Amino acid sequence: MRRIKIRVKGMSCQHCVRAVEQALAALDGITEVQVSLEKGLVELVCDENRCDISRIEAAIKEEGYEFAGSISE
Ligand SMILES: [Cu+2]
Repeated sequence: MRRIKIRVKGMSCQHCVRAVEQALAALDGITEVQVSLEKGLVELVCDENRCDISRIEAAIKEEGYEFAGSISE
């Protein structure tokens, strides 16, 4: 499993947090999603073989938020 942190801009309330959480949790291979509104940070755990950053980025943009980079651990 791989842990990834993603900076997301544009989230302003718990509604945004839920929208991002649900969009990412629905992606194939992602097993855990945690969103920090205060930090503008999404932490997720995914299967390394099915983890695709471009898909994650697209899902965040589709919800109307800005993907501002990822930090892979
Ligand atoms: Cu909101």
